Amino acid sequence: MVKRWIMHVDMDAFYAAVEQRDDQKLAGRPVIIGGLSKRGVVATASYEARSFGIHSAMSMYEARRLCRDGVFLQPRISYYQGISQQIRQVMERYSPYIEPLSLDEAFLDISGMEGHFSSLTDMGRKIKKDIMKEVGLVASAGIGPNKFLAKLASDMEKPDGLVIIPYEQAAQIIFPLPATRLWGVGKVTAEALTRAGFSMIGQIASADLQRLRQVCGNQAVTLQQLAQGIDNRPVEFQREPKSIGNEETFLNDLQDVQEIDEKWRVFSNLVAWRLRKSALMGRTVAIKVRFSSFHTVTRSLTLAQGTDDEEKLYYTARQLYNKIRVIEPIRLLGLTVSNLSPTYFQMDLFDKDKSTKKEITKTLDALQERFGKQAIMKGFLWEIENKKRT
Ligand code: DCP
Ligand code: MG
Repeated sequence: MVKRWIMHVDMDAFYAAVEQRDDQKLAGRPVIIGGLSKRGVVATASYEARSFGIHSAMSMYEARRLCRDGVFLQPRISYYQGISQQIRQVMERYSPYIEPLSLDEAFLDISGMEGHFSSLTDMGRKIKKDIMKEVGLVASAGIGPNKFLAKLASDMEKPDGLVIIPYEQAAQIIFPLPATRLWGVGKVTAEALTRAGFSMIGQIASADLQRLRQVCGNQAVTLQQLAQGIDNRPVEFQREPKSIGNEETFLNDLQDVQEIDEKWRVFSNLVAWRLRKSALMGRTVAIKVRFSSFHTVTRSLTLAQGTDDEEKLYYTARQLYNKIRVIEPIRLLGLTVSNLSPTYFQMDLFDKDKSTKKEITKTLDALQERFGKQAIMKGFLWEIENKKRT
């Protein structure tokens, strides 16, 4: 069986953190976001405010009573939506399979992608770092063999958490937790379960199914499976993304011609791979170049036919890049393919080379899928990876 790995990313105190980011004076202070009218409700509170006992869904009246010196603000939903988009763009660089749950959280199916990173922890650390660098906010991440465990993990060490639950350790971690941590268990079900002697997840995992059915009816099987750490729900990603791209802000601005060329090769490789994984081809190739002064240039070209071919992407990107006047060091490079449509298979009888190449690419993809990206790499990528290590 191919092992699945799911990551759940959830921003810490999202609305409040955005307000604290934008106004230095609010940093470190109890900030409460919600309806300011008499009957308003708390949407969220900064972690400083939570230490006063304030939490989501509490009445504003109660919150004001608990924390007289708090800063109380109305939410700016459309502004948060824009930020949510920026966070999504970071996520898209890590996986094409993203299921957003709300403005501030999403599942990413990262199965088979761990080869890109030295470990799953490394991948979690990197995505958190990228979100901080590019959006200026703290995210918590959880990684597990399924959605249930990944979501549980992201919550375990909030704020600024990063937890991995390997399948073998799931029982040990979840058995001592209260039944309320199971998906679908609200207050009423939890009370019924407790009355029947099933207040902890471990007790539900080993309960007699008939007995469990008497307590929670049809939910019994699903609950027992979750309690045993089993959850087969897939990540329901949007099937047709509008574009697929990769961009990177460099730690040190790039000047070296060869290094820049390598970046285009790496981006082409990644974008082509993501296109193929999504069974998509793109016609419009766009590049983005941001200089150290933040001056940003974008160029795009629409091809006659859609492609998922790495060489084609590389040559198009280079062609576009060569037309840009580069007079400053480069802070960011990006390559995006849009105008996407599902991959069609074409048998070109007169171009044996082309179909052989397609076969090779397919085999490479399948091997990488199984053994990780580093297991089998094109020569130039291998060289780049090795250079990084030495
Ligand atoms: N939200 C809301 N009403 C609620 C719960 C949440 O309006 N009852 C909004 C405000 C939150 C955002 O949704 O900032 C995200 O919800 P979360 O449950 O993820 O809570 P936070 O991100 O605020 O805090 P954390 O995830 O650190 O617990
Ligand atoms: Mg959150």
